[in-house]
Parts: sequence; structure tokens; C-alpha cells
Amino acid sequence: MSSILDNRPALEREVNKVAEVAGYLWQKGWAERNGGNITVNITEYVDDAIRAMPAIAPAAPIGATLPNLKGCYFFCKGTNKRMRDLARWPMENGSVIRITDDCAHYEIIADNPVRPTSELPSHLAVHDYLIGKGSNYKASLHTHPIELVAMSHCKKFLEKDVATRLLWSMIPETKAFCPRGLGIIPYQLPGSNELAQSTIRELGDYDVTLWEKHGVFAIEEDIMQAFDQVDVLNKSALIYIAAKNMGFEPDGMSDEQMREMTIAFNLPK
Ligand code: 2HA
Ligand code: ZN
Repeated sequence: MSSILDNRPALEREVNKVAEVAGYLWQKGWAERNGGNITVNITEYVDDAIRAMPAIAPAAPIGATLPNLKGCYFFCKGTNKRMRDLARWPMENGSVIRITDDCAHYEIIADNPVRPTSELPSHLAVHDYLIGKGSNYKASLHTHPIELVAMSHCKKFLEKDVATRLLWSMIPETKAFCPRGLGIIPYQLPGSNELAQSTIRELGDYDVTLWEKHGVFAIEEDIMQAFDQVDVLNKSALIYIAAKNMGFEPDGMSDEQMREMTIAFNLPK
């Protein structure tokens, strides 16, 4: 069967990155059943032949009008599809969609009529926001990292920047690679517009947000970097929990050590 990826190595590379990340999410235990979603803005790889491709399923409403998405194309994980299947067969467990000219509907154009993720309204609202502010971020990732979700069940860690400061202080790399920290989103119904709106509010200040008692939502230039941010933060959570399991509260890096690091790596304060 022919594929939209045939003779399009740059587009194929982006989809392969999605498949690789989907495999990591499964291996880490962050993607039970159909848990988590990935969307990537692939508009820069779209040529005239793709623009001429007909829809292979009727147009469906997004649930919102998103003016910045006019003419945009996305690769999306399919709803009810498993990350572990996306890892092996990306074009059977995900699809390429086009936003229609009214900016309120999408149509699937390739390879199979796989309906996109249940979190599509929040993912697309985030992409609309990113384009609107001229960001070069193209990927968004929602997943269920065990230790970060566990921390989100404790009120103390839901106060602004408490979890960020704790996680940064576990190992110097965390602040170096996640200099914007972890934004906190109070519990909202999965897939709801309220969840999308509060996520967008926090993404002004953070690249990764923690959805209370649910998961994380991360944005980055590509899907590999979005995964890296979550992985680095969850690694710090694992170190914190390992220390607690050994029966002590970890000291964390001192304020002086954090200051020294911030200056040496030229990080924001
Ligand atoms: O798509 O994780 O929050 C499955 C989910 C929804
Ligand atoms: Zn989820």
C-alpha cells in the first residue's frame, strides 16, 4: 500500500520520531492501554501533492474555531490506539489531518481513516496558541509518568513552583535541561475545554505542565525534545522517591549550588 511518507524523507523522519517516543512511553510504563496522546505540526513538510490529496473521511468538528490553524497539517495519534502499537505501525495507529478553511473542522487525508486523539481539542488549541505567538515549537505530548502523577496527589507539590524547585535540586541537569520548570494545572475533566484553557495559560511560563492526578502535557520543537523534558523531570522525581524509600528526606542541592549552576549554564533565574 502506498503511504504519504513515500519519497518524503523529512516527513518520514518526523513520524519515525513519534514512533520511537511512543515506544519509550510504553517501556517506561507511562502509556497503559490507550493512555496519552501525541500531535505534531507537520505543515512545513507539506508539498502541493499533499495539498491536493482528498479527504478520506468526512470532515469532523474540532469543537472550537482556531484561526491560526488555517492550512495547517498535523500527525496525530489515533483515539483509542495504543502507544505500543503506534511505535511499530505509526500510520495504522495515527493519521495526517488537515484543518479546513473555516478553522473549525479537520479532515483525515492519510494513510488510513484513523480518528485522532480524544484530547484533540486541547492539542489543537495549544498549537493555535503556539503559532499565534510565533513559537517554533511543533510537538505536543500528553502522557502519564508514574512518579510525577504520584507527586500530584500531594497538596504541597501543587503549590506554585514547589515541585519545580524540589525537582531542580535533585540533580544539576534538571534545571539545565528544563529551565522553565513544571507548571501545575488543578484537576479538570480529561478532554475538556477547561483543561485546554488552563494548560495554555500555564504554557506561557512553562514547557511542561502537570495535570493534577492525571499526567503531564509538554511542548517542544520536536517530539523527542518534548519527551526529554518529561523524562528529565520524572528522573528527578525518581531520585526524590528513592531517597524517601531509603528512609530520609533528600537534602537537595543548596541555594548556593543552584546559584552557581544557574550562572555557569546561563539559565533564567
Ligand atoms: O487519550 O490519556 O487523557 C488518552 C488520554 C486522555
Ligand atoms: Zn491522559
